[in-house]
Amino acid sequence: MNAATPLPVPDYAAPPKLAPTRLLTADQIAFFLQHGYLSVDNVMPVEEIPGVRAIYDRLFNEDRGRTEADLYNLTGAKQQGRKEDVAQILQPGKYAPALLETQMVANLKAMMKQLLGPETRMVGDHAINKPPRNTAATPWHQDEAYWNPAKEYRGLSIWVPLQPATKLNGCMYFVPGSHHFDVIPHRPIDDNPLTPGLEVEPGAFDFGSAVACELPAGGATFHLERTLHYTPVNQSDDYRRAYIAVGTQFERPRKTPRSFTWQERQAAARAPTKPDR
Ligand SMILES: O=C(O)CCC(=O)C(=O)O
Repeated sequence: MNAATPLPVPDYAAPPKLAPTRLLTADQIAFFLQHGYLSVDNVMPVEEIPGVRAIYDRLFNEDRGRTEADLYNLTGAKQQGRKEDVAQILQPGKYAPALLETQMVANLKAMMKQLLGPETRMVGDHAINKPPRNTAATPWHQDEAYWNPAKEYRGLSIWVPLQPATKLNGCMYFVPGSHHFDVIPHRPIDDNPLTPGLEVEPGAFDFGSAVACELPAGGATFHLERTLHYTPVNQSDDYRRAYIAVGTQFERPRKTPRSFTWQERQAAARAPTKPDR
């Protein structure tokens, strides 16, 4: 297969070959359903962390030539030859199928079923890598603002840091209870439609009740499709690596249509311009 041939999307929903070695408690499940987020100190064997980290780092460095088509600068327009402020790879499992065979993913698949029901399936993954001393936060947003506005969803993301996650290097913050809101107005980050990332419209929400979730490596936060969340800039001297598994209990066509103007602006900005006559 040559470099230009797109790789097939892996079967994210495939039942794991490994049995889960960690499960959530009834109290953790109840907390998640009440507050729309959850923080857990340990979702994978610590011995597995170095191997997962090695795969992760290869995807952003030595393997860049292969991952380029799915590698974005989340918080700014991508510029040839310039390192990303916040680098994101969509579907890293496509480039490193070994990730999907890990005990980590087997555990996350079991936990998503515990939280949303046995019909819940893993549907994708991504990886967000903040370089040392980067200058960009991942601004406040709801994940559903990125998704197809013609559909309704019940979905969650599980965010696994591969080194300790702290307020200093960019741990997750959540607004408890915000999963009960509708999708609130968003815009492309910095109002630049060439930026793939989104942010809540400035002034549309008061984030004063947000909570920070610091974690050891191999812990995880869990959040629903409408839970407001954010991570600050990485002020540390190391990369802040996070692997994110996404699952849905259902996704189906909405009865009442809606449009996400922020997505339309991004699509228009990406469209090739007509040559002058
Ligand atoms: O890692 C980050 O900076 C943001 C993660 C995030 O927004 C998510 O997992 O939905």
